[in-house]
Amino acid sequence: PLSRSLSMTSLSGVLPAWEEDELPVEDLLLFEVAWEVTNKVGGIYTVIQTKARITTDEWGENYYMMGPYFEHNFKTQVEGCEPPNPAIRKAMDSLIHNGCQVHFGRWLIEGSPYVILFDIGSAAWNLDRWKGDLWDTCNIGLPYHDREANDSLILGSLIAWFFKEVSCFLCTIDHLGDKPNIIGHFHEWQAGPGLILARSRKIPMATVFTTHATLLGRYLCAGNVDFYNNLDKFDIDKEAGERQIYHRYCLERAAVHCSHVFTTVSQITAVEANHMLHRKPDVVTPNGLNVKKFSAMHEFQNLHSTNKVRIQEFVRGHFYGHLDFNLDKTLFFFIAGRYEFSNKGADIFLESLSRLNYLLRVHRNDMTVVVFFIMPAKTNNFNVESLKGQAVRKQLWDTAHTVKEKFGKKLYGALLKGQIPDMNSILDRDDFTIMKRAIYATQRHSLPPVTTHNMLEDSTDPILSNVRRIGLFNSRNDRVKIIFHPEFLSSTSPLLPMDYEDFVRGCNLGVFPSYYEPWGYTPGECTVMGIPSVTTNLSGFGCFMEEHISDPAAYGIYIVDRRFRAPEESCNQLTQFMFSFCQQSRRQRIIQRNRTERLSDLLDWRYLGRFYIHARHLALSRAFPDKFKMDPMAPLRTEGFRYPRPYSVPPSPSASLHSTPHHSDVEDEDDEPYDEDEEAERDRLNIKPPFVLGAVPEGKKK
Ligand code: G6P
Ligand code: 1S3
Repeated sequence: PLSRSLSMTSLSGVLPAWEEDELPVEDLLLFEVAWEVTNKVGGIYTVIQTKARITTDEWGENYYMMGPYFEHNFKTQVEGCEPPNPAIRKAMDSLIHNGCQVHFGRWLIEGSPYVILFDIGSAAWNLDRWKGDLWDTCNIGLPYHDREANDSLILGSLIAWFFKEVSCFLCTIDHLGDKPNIIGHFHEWQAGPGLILARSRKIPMATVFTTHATLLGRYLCAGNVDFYNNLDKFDIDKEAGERQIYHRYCLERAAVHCSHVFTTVSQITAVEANHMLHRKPDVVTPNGLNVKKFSAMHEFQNLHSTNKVRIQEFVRGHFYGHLDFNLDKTLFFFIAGRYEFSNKGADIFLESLSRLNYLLRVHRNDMTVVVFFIMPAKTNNFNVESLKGQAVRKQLWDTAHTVKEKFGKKLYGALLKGQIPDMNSILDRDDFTIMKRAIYATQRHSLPPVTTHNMLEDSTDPILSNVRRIGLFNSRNDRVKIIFHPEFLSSTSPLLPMDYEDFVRGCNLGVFPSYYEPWGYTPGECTVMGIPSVTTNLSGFGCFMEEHISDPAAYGIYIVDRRFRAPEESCNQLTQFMFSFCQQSRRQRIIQRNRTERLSDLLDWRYLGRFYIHARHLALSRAFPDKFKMDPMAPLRTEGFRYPRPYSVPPSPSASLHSTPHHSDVEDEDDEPYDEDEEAERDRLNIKPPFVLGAVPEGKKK
């Protein structure tokens, strides 16, 4: 059944081209199951949502996503419609006739995939019976108080039931033995029960299970242990029991071992999974993004510039009365994500900022760094001081505008009469009064606030406690200023009205020195927007970049070593990265952004989607070995491909600024975007040949 050959040409000419044997998707049905389908909780939503386009391009009407039904999500994100496939309609009817609600529609995202959403509440009356089934099947008992685990069992039971109905229907129409085969791809432990039950009921389908983090890994890291140096030493059953997640961990581990193919999002999580779940992943499926390409090559540079102006406006208001630093020589750094203080590396970031502040001061560097912490915490809305700052800025702006209007009219009137007006009298007493009033309003007796909101746990908040410890209070002498915005950004905010994407584009550097990060989308999002970022060799993304780029820092990917160094050394390294970044000229930053953006093809689903395709092939070949074959000697390989060091970087790193792009001119402040064409072309010529994908269909093997 594997017939045609799918040829994916290289996206940029830099990445290797790829040949894959195409699956006969018209004879297959692909279902992807996740708790976060149409339901944003964290990173898995981003995976599912951004990948939809390439999956629907490949699978068309034979691709379905499945997840929990929430009325608000359905009403705001899904266009309800009739399922076009009779097997799906029949299976849904069967559940509905038994009192369970199932909803169908198109998810209004790129690719418009079909979604099948199961109403957990409508089926909750079955919970006890399904708990019994789970116990009888695999001896996993769920405590009544764990709502999340119970909900995942209800979802899983509904999904296994649904698959049973679909496969029965397909059997009834299977006259010639050519019924479509089913592939079920399940994400994370919450989707695990569906897989476990489908397999234990021997439903004929190929299954893939992807873990985006292990339950135990996340818990152990948050508990301040030396996780990576003790991976092989943990008594995992005991650790899970002590943390009262033994039943969840059993669901996760059972799903991992029941699946035909087990995948995870990065090499580092593959090692972790091997120890925490006792199965080595068959395939690593790195996370991609839906990369937006502009027709004008340097449009992303222009977007940086316009969004930076918006951030500068906010900073003008926030620092009113203390705006004694030059905004043209101010860099914007940021960290963003779930508020896991040490897992996300906010601890070493703050420590490094204090050291950076010291270095900038003793070296009399004229740059100022404004650092944003965008991490949601418990608050009681914006604080007065921050709102006042923006009001003062607006008042100054309005005053300037009023005076300008009057000035303009008088000037125009004079010119009409053929006169040059008397500049000493063109502004009258009233003009001076309103200008003085506006200036007086900018006086303040306190320092610009560190946080933009009233924090509910101000005294114990880890960011604020550490700011107090290192003493970075936005005082005049500090070269590093801190703004903690404990809420995700929104374009409707009265304070900083920007959405996250625009904000990232306007910043100069994203800093994500995570300790526990199976993949980590934040630095990847920076990369595709052409914004340099800091990551670590404990994050999936950082390891992936380290593997595929010869000199990541030259491309604006700074990888802090948190694996083989003590925290103190990691701090110093991070400080050095940031200090070197501050020493670049504007032109060097522009060149570096061009290089960073050039890496975006590497993170595009059109490139990384191939690992999902490979996992599906493999699952089919294991579930239906008579029908689908793969060459075991030709596994998926990515090693061997590396982006070479950019042409314009000297062959051996110079002693001081190893990580900054080489720039032969003196530190000019040229505003023109650097034309990278020639450099890119030379890079291309250096590229080593492709890697190999190993699916060979039956009948195609020579
Ligand atoms: C873009 C724009 C330039 C601008 C620069 C600012 O490259 O095209 O006109 O000068 O951004 O860069 P900076 O690194 O100083 O924020
Ligand atoms: C997980 O979400 P998280 O932020 O809890 O899955 C993400 C998507 O695979 C991944 O990027 C992240 O590192 C994991 O931690």
